[in-house]
Amino acid sequence: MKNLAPAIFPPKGIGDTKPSNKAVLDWVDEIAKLTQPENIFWCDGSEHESEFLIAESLKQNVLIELNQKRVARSYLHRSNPNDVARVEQFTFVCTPTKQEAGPTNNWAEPTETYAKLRALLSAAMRGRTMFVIPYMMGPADSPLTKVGFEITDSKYVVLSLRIMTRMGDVALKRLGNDPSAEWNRGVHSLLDVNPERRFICHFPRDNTIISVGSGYGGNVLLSKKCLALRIGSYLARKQNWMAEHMLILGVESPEGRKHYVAAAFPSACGKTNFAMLIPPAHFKGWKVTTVGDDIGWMRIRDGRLYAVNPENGYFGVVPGTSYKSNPNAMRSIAHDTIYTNVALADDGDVWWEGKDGEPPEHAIDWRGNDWTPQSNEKAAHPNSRFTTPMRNNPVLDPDVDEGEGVPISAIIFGGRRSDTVPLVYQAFDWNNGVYLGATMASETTAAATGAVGRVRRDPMAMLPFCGYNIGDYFQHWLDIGKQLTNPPLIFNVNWFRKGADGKFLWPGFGENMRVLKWMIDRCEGSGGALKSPIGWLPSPHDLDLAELDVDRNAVDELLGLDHEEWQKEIAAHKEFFDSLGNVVPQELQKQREQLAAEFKL
Ligand code: GTP
Ligand code: SPV
Ligand code: MN
Repeated sequence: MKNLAPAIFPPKGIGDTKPSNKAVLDWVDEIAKLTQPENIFWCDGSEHESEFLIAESLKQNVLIELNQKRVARSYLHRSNPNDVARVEQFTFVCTPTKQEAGPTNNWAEPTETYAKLRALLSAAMRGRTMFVIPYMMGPADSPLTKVGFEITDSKYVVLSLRIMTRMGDVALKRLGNDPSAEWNRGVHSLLDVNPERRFICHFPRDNTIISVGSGYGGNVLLSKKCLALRIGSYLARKQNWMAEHMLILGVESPEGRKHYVAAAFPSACGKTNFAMLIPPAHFKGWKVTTVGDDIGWMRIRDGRLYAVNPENGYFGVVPGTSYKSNPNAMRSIAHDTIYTNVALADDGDVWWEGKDGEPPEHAIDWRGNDWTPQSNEKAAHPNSRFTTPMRNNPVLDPDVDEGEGVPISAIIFGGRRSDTVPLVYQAFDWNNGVYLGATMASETTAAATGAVGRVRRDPMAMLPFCGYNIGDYFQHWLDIGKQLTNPPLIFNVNWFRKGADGKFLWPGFGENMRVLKWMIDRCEGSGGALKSPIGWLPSPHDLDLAELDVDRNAVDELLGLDHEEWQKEIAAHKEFFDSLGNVVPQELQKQREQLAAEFKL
């Protein structure tokens, strides 16, 4: 079976960085007794260790060598074809009561689930190596920063976490020796990579995650969706901060005025691209810098929200990435990158749909089969990904390691909507913005297994990631708002509206700067807007559309509200709230009723 490599025995000096915290050692002992590995490898994230693990991974076909002249120090990994995306149906929140997990999560009873997982993990690592990874989420000196440990039997996970997190000594230092310190316990085993034995289980009360049966991304890089969002959101509510599925970017005017904005778009809806945006030529002197591309942790300071990116790297969507759409991503992934499920060209370079240039005449597709441009199959899986250090990003924000975080001027929600939702509008105030986020919807993508292109409600882009009752989560947003004297403005964007011909009306990517600029103008009190029933809408002359090749009718359509479509939309809001049972805060119900009245519903 793919990925299930035998034990490795490192030379002296590698794999022996044992933590000193007794609580960690006891837990590792307990998991080792259960899983019975051949040996334990204590990771430290060093260059030395990484070289050794890459060499072993190449020998065992966990990684495939790429043409090092084209993509230096970069490798290809193929996950099992049955295991190429997050599995929401096998993801569980295990709280004592179902009520605590709420209507949007799969719930499982903790005691029974622990027992079931222990049975699956029993002797699961026999003949194999168990890796213990200490990692830290957030800058070393941030009050928001959290420590986690992931136990895994996958070298791919070790090498990926080394990119995605701050791994090793920094984490051990941050944790210290207090056995009662807060840290996350993560256990991962590939088992036999069988979808029938694939479970991603969260125990928020125990700060514990157990993931079995997968070797893919968000299912197994436990730092990311599992800790930084699901467990993170649970801790955030208890500790009065916010853990959100948001990119964070800095935008600086030619005069040197800088704002930071955070944006929540669902999976594969444009966060990485927006976070790395290059303004079009017309916006000479404007600069966009990246703080984070997927997750934002925010806290209140002096009545404002300040955000940090807990991650250290990007796990980004590959297809569609090109020098035309996202040059900064292309430069980031030109070296020191792990590619997952892209195609391998005969010259040892990587290939995917939407890459610059002509496709190769022959390649090996993501499944490992022969591929030519005439093939009916895609060369790269639609959810193929890159894992690359954020330090590779040419526009990395200089304050990315700032422990206090960056002040947030605007929060942006957005989804993939072919119709109904205009290019951009602004909520009337914080609570109205919470309503906007709570009712947002998006067409599903390949980031999770299941149907693609189906419109579903995805509140704050957190539907798959909120680790507790969604009603309490909405209330937490409202409560945070009450504590802000200088709250961010809240906006909604939609880059994905289509015309009658089925084509995108808006060019997107770098041109999204035009929308960002309007939002910044609004933050500074200078941008014009018209009051509409759903919020403040720019009219065409409020947006800087100079040197843009989009016809006037398309702009009108992009900024327009269709009464009938919105009647349907608001009916869908009601349906969604009703489907949640009676957990939705009164304030949001009130918002909905007001909106319904505007549309004579
Ligand atoms: P996750 O990593 O799953 O959270 O995704 P993400 O939100 O970071 O999305 P990403 O930026 O990787 O974009 C996903 C897909 O949408 C890619 O194929 C992009 O090329 C495409 N995309 C991103 N921005 C735009 C845009 O402005 N317009 C259009 N039409 N497509 C876009
Ligand atoms: C997402 O699906 O939102 C991702 C990719 O960022 S994964 O890490 O697999 O969740
Ligand atoms: Mn994401």
